[in-house]
Amino acid sequence: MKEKLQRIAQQFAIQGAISEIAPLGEGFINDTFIVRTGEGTPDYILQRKNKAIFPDVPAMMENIRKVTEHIRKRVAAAGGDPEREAMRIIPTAEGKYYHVDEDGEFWAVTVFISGTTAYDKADTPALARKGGEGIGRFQSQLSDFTEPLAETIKGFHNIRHRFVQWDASLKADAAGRCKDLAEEISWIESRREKMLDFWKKVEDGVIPTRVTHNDTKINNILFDERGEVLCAIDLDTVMNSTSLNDFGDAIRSYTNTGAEDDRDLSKVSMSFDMFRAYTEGYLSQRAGELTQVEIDHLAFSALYITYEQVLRFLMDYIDGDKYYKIKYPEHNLVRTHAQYALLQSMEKQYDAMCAAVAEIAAAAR
Ligand code: GN1
Ligand code: MG
Repeated sequence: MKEKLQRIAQQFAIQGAISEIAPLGEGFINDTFIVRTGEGTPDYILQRKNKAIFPDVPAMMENIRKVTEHIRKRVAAAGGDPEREAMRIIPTAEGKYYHVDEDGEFWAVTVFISGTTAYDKADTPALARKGGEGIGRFQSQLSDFTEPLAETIKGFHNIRHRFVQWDASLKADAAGRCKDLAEEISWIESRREKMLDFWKKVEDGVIPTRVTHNDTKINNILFDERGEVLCAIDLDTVMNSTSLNDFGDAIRSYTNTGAEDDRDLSKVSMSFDMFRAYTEGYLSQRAGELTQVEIDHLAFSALYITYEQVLRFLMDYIDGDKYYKIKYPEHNLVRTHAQYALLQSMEKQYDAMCAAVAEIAAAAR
């Protein structure tokens, strides 16, 4: 494996001699490695892209190329340092942004930005505020991006599409697990119409479509030594959708007082302080550009994305664990329960969330 990884890394135009290649992080989808080189040359991130999940890796890499080039220009124009505040993707010797190995697997390389940290959890409201600023800035940097983007995963945050998959999963019952899941299935069904009502507004253009990251959980943001956000990473799912996805998914991850897969549900809830702090940071960057309809739906987007995540974890459990990496057989069921506890906590606090958003938006405008 070591030699193979070396060989793959060497297909890319990296500087310096490789001294080590080691696994990095806990992604659920791709396999990620850090490629270390000697003094004076950068280290790199090498990723095997999951082709079962991303059917068109070349189109995905083209999205990433366009978006990172745009952000680099915006950072430079604002007097920032594109090498630290934006990602740089590295081409192969033939100038492609991916390499296909002898097994037909797709690989890509980016520069590792040194002196940075990614968190699995927001420990303080100050960090959540910075995270909100970071995603707000990311969306603003892309507000004048007009090139077409490929849909890397069909219907990714489109709940109408998710219900098509969900209905098919229940019907197939591939792992024979549905018989023990009546309660969990009812959690999904009882909220179906409400979620479709929200998505209808996106379909009808009442809620605008923008350029969005679509996977804004906290560990997809790089912070520097001073706790400032440098940039958003993991751009595999950059697409055109509602920017509410990015707010909702961040709230899902930043505000959770427990873990995404906590077995102890008494630890799981939405921290209102974290919610407020993230919202303040986010709206400090975005209040001027968002429409009133978007602002009015920010709080709901947190429920929407968390609900969708309950559905996706449960659906994968029903399918027999085909999508997310699991560490033990009932992992996806544990994740389902933990995300549902988070959803319920958000539902209890929903009125207060709406009031806080309105107040923060009014102050920021
Ligand atoms: C996946 O790849 P990663 O771990 O950043 C998933 C997200 C989920 C998340 C759950 C492409 O993100 O949508 O919200 O797991 N990414 C994809 O933690 O499905
Ligand atoms: Mg990630």
